[in-house]
Amino acid sequence: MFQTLAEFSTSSWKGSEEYDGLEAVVSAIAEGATLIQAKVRAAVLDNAVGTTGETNVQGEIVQILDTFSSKALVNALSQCRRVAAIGDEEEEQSTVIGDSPTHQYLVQMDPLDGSSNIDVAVSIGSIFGIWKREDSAKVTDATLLKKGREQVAAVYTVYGSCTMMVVATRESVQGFTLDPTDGIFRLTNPDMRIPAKNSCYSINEGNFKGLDVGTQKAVEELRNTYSLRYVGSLVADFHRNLLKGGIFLYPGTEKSPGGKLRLMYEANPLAFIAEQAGGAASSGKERILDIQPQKLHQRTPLIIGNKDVVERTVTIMNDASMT
Ligand code: FDP
Repeated sequence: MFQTLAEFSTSSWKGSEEYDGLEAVVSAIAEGATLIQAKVRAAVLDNAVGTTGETNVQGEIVQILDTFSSKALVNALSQCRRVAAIGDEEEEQSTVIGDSPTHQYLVQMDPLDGSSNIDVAVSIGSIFGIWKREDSAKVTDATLLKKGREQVAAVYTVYGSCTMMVVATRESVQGFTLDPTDGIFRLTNPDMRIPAKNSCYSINEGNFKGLDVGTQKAVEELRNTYSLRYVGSLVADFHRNLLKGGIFLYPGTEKSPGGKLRLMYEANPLAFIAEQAGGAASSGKERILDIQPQKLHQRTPLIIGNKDVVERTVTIMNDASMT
């Protein structure tokens, strides 16, 4: 029989010095994700696909399900009593929840990743970086600007052919599947490691002409070596590559030289998970987890997946003799 998420988290984290309270945070994420996946699956019938008519802080059109997901998660995380503040893709400023000593975690989240796939029945998900609040000072936006390597845990969920939640701490990466018969997450993928063999590469090939010459060279090598798989939802592409072996790239392009993806709630959590699973993540210039964030909604190029392939790709990208 599969262990439940509650059994796993209670036995692994409750009362431990490093992770005490994490079980409440992850349980709140599971609660929010359960609501989101149900809403996503019923969205067309509920008339809940489409836009709200608003534009978010990124300048992107807000979908009805983006707003629902953000509210469901802020609500669940606020009620768990362990989270001091939340940085949210959908909100310009952070949401401060509480300053008491038990509010010891900081969460950065993308409540619904892969917006353009929402209304076409393609996998989407949610992404979370989790940091410890280190002092008792009042929490502000600046408190949330911590390096990725300081994360204590990271989580993502995928709403695909099944609903999965992957949870990484500094010890391990564990995969849980939502059992539709009773709404309980069960440990189906214990101690996840990225397979040694890289099987595919994932990039928006339509951007090829807008890449610099070094990056084009790197992509050409990947193209000649591996199969292409690109869902267009970061979380789904990452999940497949974690299970099967693969590299995902969203480099800087002519249109977005600083990259498209967000450092704090996309790149950092997935980089943490990738490293814990034996993989690597780079901006092309430095390790993602070493980047000093300057602002909540900062963007970064992202190259993530099998360590040897990420390293070789970054080397080719930066090899002046090849440009
Ligand atoms: P989306 O624009 O659909 O919200 O986070 C943004 C993201 O999706 C990622 O999930 C995805 O990997 C990427 O952007 C897709 O961008 P392109 O459409 O430019 O390929």
